[in-house]
Amino acid sequence: MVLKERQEGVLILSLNRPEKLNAITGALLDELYQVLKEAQEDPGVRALLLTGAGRAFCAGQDLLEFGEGKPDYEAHLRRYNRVVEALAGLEKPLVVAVNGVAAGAGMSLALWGDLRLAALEASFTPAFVRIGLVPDSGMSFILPRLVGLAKAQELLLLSPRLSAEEAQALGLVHRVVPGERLLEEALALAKELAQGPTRTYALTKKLLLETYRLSLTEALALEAILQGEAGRTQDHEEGVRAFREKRPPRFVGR
Ligand code: T3D
Repeated sequence: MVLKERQEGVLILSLNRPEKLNAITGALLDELYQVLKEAQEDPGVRALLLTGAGRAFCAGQDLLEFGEGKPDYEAHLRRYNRVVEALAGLEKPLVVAVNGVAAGAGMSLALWGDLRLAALEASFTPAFVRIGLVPDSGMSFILPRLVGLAKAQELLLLSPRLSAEEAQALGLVHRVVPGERLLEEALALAKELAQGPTRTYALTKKLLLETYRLSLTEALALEAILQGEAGRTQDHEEGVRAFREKRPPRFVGR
């Protein structure tokens, strides 16, 4: 259900249930969690790329998974939540290539990418409210942070289907590219990130997530602590040496 491929320090992951628009099942979530955990621990993986197989990125929760009965969503969401925590806490850059529709939790997965590319023909829809559900998989957390509260209210209450260009105008997507060039561009970006100062990326990601809930004084203190850590990396030493020697740095990710 999750295809894996390695290229030059990049782990490429493809959600792979194309006949179901890559709708998410519990088994898919568990597999994705394992893959993310392994990627986190593998020093050879210095960037990740997430996309979908077939015409969709991901249609969200598989609405047929629970049959006719009343699902225990509270329990089921524990399987989602550890995936979301793994994505949010991933200490490596995550590029997301949204190749087609991203709905519900599929849209959430896309938004957890650090850099988000979309094909021209991609679309985004929160979808939750259309089936009488509240936003989950971190959508209520990440969406207002990306687009502001007013726009998040509109998107979550009305659930429109946004084109890739509309999503870009809102800041949900960084770049929109023709579908046939999407993977190539996303991979080039992921490879560039895989050559970068991995530890510094992790610390930067942490700052961007944490400072939202901190006062200015606390945010400044956290910056100082994490800068202390960045300052002790080999990559910082190499960055300054390369600057002095007027050459591009060769980062090793430590
Ligand atoms: O704890 C919990 O589990 C709760 C968590 C909830 C998280 C969520 O993600 S809630 C939101 C769930 N997702 C949705 O409500 C989206 C439902 N799908 C759609 O609205 C549309 O299919 C799309 C907008 C995604 C795409 O539309 P379109 O016109 O491009 O495709 P389609 O014809 O509607 O779908 C194609 C096939 O995929 C179709 O199957 P068929 O008829 O060819 O056999 C359709 O039923 C199937 N499909 C699409 N989405 C899902 C799905 N099958 C299962 N689950 C889906 N989510």
